[in-house]
Amino acid sequence: MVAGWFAIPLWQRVIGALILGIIVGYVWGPGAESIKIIGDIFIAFIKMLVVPLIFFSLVAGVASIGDLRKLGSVGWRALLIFVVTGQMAVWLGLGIGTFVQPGSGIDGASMSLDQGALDRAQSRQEEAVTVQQMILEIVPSSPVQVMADVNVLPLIVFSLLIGIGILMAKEDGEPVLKIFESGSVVMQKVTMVVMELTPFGVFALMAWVAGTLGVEALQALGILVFLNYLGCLLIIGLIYAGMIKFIAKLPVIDFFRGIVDAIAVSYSTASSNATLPVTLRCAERNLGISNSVASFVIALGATINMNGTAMYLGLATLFGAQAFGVQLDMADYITISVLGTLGAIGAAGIPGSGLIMMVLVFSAVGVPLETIALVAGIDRIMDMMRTTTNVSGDAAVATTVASLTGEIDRAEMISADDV
Ligand code: DAS
Repeated sequence: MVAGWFAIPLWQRVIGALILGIIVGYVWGPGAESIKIIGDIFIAFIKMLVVPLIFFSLVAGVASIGDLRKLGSVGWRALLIFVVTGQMAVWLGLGIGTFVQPGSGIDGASMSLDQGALDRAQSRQEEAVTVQQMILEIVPSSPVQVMADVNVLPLIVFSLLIGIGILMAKEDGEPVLKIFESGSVVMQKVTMVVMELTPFGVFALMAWVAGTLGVEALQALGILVFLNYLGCLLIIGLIYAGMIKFIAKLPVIDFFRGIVDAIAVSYSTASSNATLPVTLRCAERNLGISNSVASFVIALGATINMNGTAMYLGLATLFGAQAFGVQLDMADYITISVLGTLGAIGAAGIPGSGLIMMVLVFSAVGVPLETIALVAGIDRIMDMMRTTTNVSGDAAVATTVASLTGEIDRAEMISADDV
């Protein structure tokens, strides 16, 4: 039986659990609250991953910029496009979330939440934080304390500084870099183990949402899924297609035809890392990108270039803020845009990492972390589309940079009929 369970792909188990959870919650009604504990355990494991995942993966990510210098013109172009498109993606998510207000259909206050979370969100709005306080808060005066408190802003500052230190130490920093690189791989494995709990967590959370919050909440979640797909499709159809047409000056249709395999694999695995070999093959074989540019840009992109994730972090933060009545001002939007981009860099290319990065953005702007319980049940369906967006983005950036640096065989791309 156990073998039979694992023989079913995780995403199918998750979708099955989602449907079953909705039915059970609908039939059971408010009593379904009693199994929410299973979902809470799942969320607690996700929270467990936040600090080590951000710490190892950000430090390793920043330190890998050292290779960028070696690649000169390719490196800085790729990095610039990663950052600019990441920002565009978060602001797109914020724009869609502000315009459609997907979370307003949920009455967060009526949910049986930990009252402390709501109070914290409320009091955060009442206290006027001075600029001096804000700056002081992001200085990691005690790194261990920062980690113990899961205080993500100073943790990011600390991770960036360690990464920069490794870069400055050159050869002497290599042993430390190895620790972080291997730590990042280990954390990815741990995350995969935790993700095996997803079907149980999803079942319990969906039963709870359907049983206690009813049809309106399900509708709001349905709208969120729709907006996630819309945002991702806009990124692919406008930003990537625009980049290929106007900057790389290549035929858009041929580009997408060339990456069909990567699109299919990324959608079904929800993992940029797992798709990496396929993306590389598409880039070299179908798009005619030179091996050096393809392997460098796509491998780096799989770890730090995640525009689908960045867009979703913006959208989901607004969803939570609307559901729990948290007012956000322009300064909060800017914080979300910066952290959304950093969260996307820090997210590993594995299923569910976008969900983990929510903790980072939510806690910085006072959105209750209970929002994660609300959206965790539908995360997998959204993750599949986010990953396709992330992977298409890696291929689009590699194509653009290769075109700008003369590292692409245009004839091979345009004549790629055997995709
Ligand atoms: N699933 C991720 C990826 O591999 C990112 C995410 O969860 O958003 O790209």
